[in-house]
Amino acid sequence: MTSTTSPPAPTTPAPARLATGQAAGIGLAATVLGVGAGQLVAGLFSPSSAPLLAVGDRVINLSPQPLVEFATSTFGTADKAVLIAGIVVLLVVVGAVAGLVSRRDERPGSGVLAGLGVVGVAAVATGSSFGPLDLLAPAAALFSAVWAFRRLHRVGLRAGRQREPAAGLTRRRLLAAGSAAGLGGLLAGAAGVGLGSGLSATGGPAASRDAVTRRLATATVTRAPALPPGVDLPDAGVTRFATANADFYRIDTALRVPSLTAESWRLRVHGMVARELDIGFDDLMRRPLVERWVTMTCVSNEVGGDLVSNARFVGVDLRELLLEAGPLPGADQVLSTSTDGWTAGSPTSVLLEPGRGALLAVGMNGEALPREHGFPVRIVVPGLYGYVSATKWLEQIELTTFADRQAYWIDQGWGVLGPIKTGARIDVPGAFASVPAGPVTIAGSAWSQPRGISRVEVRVDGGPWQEASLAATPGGDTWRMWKAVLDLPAGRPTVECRATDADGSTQTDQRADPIPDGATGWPSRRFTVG
Ligand SMILES: Nc1nc2c(c(=O)[nH]1)N[C@H]1C(S)=C(S)[C@@H](COP(=O)(O)O)O[C@H]1N2
Ligand SMILES: [Mo]
Repeated sequence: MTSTTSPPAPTTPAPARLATGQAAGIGLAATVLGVGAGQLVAGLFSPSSAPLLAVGDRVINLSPQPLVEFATSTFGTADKAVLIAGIVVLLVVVGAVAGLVSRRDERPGSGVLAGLGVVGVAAVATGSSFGPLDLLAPAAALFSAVWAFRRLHRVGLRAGRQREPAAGLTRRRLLAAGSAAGLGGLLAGAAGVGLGSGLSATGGPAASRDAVTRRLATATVTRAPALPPGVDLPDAGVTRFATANADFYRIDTALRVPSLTAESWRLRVHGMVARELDIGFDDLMRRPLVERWVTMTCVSNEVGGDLVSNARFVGVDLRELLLEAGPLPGADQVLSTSTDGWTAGSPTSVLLEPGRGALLAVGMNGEALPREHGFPVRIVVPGLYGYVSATKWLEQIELTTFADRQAYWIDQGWGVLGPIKTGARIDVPGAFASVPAGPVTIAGSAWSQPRGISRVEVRVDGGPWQEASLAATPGGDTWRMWKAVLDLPAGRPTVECRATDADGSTQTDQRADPIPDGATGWPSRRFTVG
């Protein structure tokens, strides 16, 4: 019985398609949900397994040196925030694209999202502190993103097949479900970040650090000699001799600060040694503790830059520890490794110099090491740039050779040895300052660890060099403040300075970039007098 008046019902309806906005929207919503879910599960189980941050870590590790250099010099300490922001922007784009390539069939988009998830899994799995539990977070991210995408896609297609007003209703349902996924992802992400930092702020590391600070307060420490009077210049705007922990420059490749406790810390000294050592924090605290003022310097510091700071470190003499292990002949490199896999290689001969004062530091300015500065234990070597010596979150010391092993920055083109070059900085007048004509104070700092500074000179507009007066200093391992008062007429003078070390070598005027072994050149400052 067929009717001739009504058209035959179509057996295959016209293939439904998502509108462009819908497609991009559901791709984005599913991505946000996935990232948020990953963050939440990481916050609950293992803060270091958040896929977003793990991907950031991989990007840093795999980046060519010029890129890292560019990032640090352009964004300074905000470089990590900029990196994460960049990854988020990329995720937004890929999420939207996942939707756009799936306007009919959900499979291409699911594939793109699964691919993103696999990148997250791979990033977490190749992290240096990886454990099986860490797979939960990236897996949660992968599955929730694909699951949400498929569900939203189905609802979207249904709307395409329906007639009004049913289609309108379904479209509103899609909007609601998509927004819920996106919003849910943001909330889950925020909760995960909160939980993760809560975990590390309350339990483990924070409590452990407080305990170490208390222990150090009562420990027997061979104190550094009292500072001579006058290490600081009273002039406003001049850097203080002692840098507070909060102001101490920070340079590392760690997107998140390793969460360590003193209680579970262990150090292995191994490789080309007569006796392997395996010591815990208590063993370290039972050794003689010494206090030393050391000015640390980063090889990336530009002329006039602020990647140089000075603190009072407390720790164990590294030379003694190495001698106990007994370096074998030929072991010319001490390769130190952090818990996050970063490495530095120092010349064994430098660490074994009797007067060098290399430290396994546990305290900084009267507290345990701040977490960002290497809690619970780091190396500090007067006279060596940080990248060849100052390993934070120390875990291993291996005696080896420079021929056999390359430390983190070395295969990226940085020099192997890394002795600190004599440097100086003008602090006042500030850049673009305007000062009244007459006596003008020019002041700043200079350093040449471990030799020390014997002289600083200044000159105006290429004129004759004039001697600056030097502040007091406890020795050659720290920087030294200086100042000169010059009679300047109105104008726009350029002032330069140059420092001379205790051996009588004066800084070269030849400008060199930080790479490969430290910047050179005289700092200069132009300002207005009038
Ligand atoms: N684990 C680890 N230690 C590290 C680094 C790093 O990236 N990872 N950077 C080094 C560099 S390049 C410098 S200059 C100093 C800086 O130490 P600070 O951040 O305490 O000032 O740490 C060194 N120790
Ligand atoms: Mo550095």
